[in-house]
Amino acid sequence: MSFPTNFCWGAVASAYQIEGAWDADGKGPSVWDTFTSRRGHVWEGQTGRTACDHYNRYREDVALMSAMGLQAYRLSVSWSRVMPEGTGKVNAAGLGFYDRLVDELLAAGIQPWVTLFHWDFPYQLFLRGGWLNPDSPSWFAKYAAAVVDRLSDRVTHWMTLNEPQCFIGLGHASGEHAPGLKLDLPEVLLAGHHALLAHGRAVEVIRERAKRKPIVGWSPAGTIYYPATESPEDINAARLATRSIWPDGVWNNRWWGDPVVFGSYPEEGLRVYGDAAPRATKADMKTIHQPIDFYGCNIFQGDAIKAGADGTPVLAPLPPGHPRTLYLWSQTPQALYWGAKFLQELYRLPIVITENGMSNCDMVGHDGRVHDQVRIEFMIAYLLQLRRALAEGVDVRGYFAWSLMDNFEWQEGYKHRFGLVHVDFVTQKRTLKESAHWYREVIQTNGQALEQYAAVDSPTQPYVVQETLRYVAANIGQPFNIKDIASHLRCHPDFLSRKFKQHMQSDLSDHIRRARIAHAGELLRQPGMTIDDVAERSGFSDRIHFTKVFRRIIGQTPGQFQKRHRASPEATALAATAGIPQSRNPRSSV
Ligand code: IFM
Repeated sequence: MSFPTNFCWGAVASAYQIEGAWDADGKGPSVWDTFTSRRGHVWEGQTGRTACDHYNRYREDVALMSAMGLQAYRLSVSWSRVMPEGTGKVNAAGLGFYDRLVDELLAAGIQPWVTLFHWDFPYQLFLRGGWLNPDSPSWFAKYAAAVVDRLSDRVTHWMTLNEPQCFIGLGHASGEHAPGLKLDLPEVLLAGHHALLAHGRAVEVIRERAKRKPIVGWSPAGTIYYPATESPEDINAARLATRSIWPDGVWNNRWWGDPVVFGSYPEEGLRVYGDAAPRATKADMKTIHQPIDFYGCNIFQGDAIKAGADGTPVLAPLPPGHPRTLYLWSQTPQALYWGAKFLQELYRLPIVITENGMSNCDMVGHDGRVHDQVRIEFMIAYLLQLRRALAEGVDVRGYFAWSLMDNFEWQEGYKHRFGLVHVDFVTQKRTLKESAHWYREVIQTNGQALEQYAAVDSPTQPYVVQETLRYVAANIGQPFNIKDIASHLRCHPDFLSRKFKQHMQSDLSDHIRRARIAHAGELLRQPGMTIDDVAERSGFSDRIHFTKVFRRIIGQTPGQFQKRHRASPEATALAATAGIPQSRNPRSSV
């Protein structure tokens, strides 16, 4: 298997971008509520007041996650929903929403991953100086305590801050994001220092108060650089760029990552920022430097780098017509491989891809379906790069697609659609996009479904191997063996087996068995399927053989697996209304 058995497949969204209900049940305003109410900040004056109305429709949304087969959902908690004034009184109704959401997720077998801060800073605290106020880390710690006390009997996965580079850089330096400040560098870095302290304080709070052993991380978003060619010189230059601090802003990895992981600001950063750097005490750095269990990476794109004459990094322009997203972000799947690799090399922590995805102008077609093939191609390419990182020993624990559903894309409003689920913002109708159906198969096969593209992605793969992968995927329900494939390819079975092993580093018969078992797993989830049916439709000669192989690979009998994973009737009905293709229905799939 190319992905480890405990690899976590999920999707992610954030409170302000989907919840709506901006003032419901005692919620206080956040800086995003006030920022969007002023003209000129957001495309077409749009706001997140209603967004996806997830606050009221979370049950339907969890059922969609279930129909998609998500194993985990990364959500964020709105600070001012829990504490309307940011500190002091806790709003029981606001906290109650997350309580219900977590219960609903767990009932659907979906693991909640909770982010404490995804940019919606309480407005009342902004009036008291926001992140510039030295009390801000304590405010955050108290808020974190309220959330942890309420949810940690069920939630085990926690993230503190999402993308400090963004909410400090765009919110406090360029002013494009709330709270819309254009501060000078010393204040920008001071606000950032307080945010880092808030991270440390929150990790302490989680570790001290959590009722179940917590797994804690964070989700920064520094720029990723990848080598333009795989020459040792270009690789070194890209590594250097990924570790560098540039004077023109805070979009780097190390100013943020080093204090968290090593307990000090990087020397290069102190040199580059000079007098603008905050005066950090030893005690500050100790607070920021808390042990974390994983390093979250939000990676969407990267910049290609070539080695200059003296080995220094030089940006390599992309060729004209290079694929881009609606944001005009370049589609650079290598960023996922090199990003995970370089950041693990640097910080030596397990990696979780906490956000990756693309925006487009997806729409519901005349057939009622959303044909977002571009997103599927994007995900294939990026996930194959992640698979490459895993194959080379990079410890990647999970992947979260940004985003679960189309949502409010900050200063861009609803122009960008990032979701696996299409949302009609007038009627609030949800439609699973083709990418959601496709992702479901990737999840169900634990990434095995990607194998059929691996050969195409790798030009060095000989034709016999490519065609074998295609043959296996296309005929998985039939009882074929290696001899059949060899005769289809007009070659000797031993030659085929040798070539396959040489290029795929795995045994062909093992590959076929695992592909059959992955397919069987998908069928077992469908209501009305007997184990005999599944054995037959997965190409096994009999039930006993099927059960034996299934148990060996999955660690459970098909019956046990079916009990645990069979889709609920609600999820199945919803999948049908949301457009799960007919062929997904096992009764019509053969
Ligand atoms: O929508 C954002 C998200 O809030 C943070 N990461 C990047 C996404 C796409 O811009």
